Amino acid sequence: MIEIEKKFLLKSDDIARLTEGATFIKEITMLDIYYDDATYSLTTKDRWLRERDGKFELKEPAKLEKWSERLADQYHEIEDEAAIAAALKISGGGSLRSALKAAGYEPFATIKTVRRKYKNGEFGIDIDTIDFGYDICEIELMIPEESQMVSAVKRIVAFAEARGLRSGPVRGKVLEYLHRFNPKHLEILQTIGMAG
Ligand code: V4E
Repeated sequence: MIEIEKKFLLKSDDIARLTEGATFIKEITMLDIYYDDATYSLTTKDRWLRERDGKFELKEPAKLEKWSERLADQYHEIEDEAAIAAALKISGGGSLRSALKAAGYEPFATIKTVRRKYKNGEFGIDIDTIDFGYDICEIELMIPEESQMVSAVKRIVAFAEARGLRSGPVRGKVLEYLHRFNPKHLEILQTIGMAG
């Protein structure tokens, strides 16, 4: 199965409409620390290395596409530390943390999120409240094969618009963090077409 997800920006009165008739699943708090090197060799390739609540994860695009050409986000996640070291081509002899440091990877963003998860029929809804004052949601659908991607995106947009959300480009939490706190890094990603 392939997960198709789309982000939407939330205003304060959107949440009630979005969650009406949905089943609340759970609330979690996540602390994410994102890593890159001095030349941004990961994020410029749309690779996102983070430590979520102390556990490393590497998100890589299913295929490298310019941001403007994307229909929806589609990433693979690698969670095994040895596999992350291999994907980054760094020596995994000691701990991943020490191998990252030796290879010049340093934290560039620390983001705390409260996520409320809901389900409405086949749609998953994640509502994220981020510590620096930013609210977004992700609406998700699982599809069996890529040929259904266009129709899945259309169904997600129709679901969101029926609840008063506006579709259009949305900066995810990391890009919003860069916009606010490290615009130079965001500008580099925008220049090469990796961010809107
Ligand atoms: C993939 C990506 C980034 C990494 C963070 O991904 P995101 O889905 O925003 O985080 P989160 O916390 O919701 O992850 P989950 O819990 O679902 O695993 S930061 C930027 N990107 C790529 C990207 C991009 N270049 N442009 C836009 C508009 N969105 C995402």
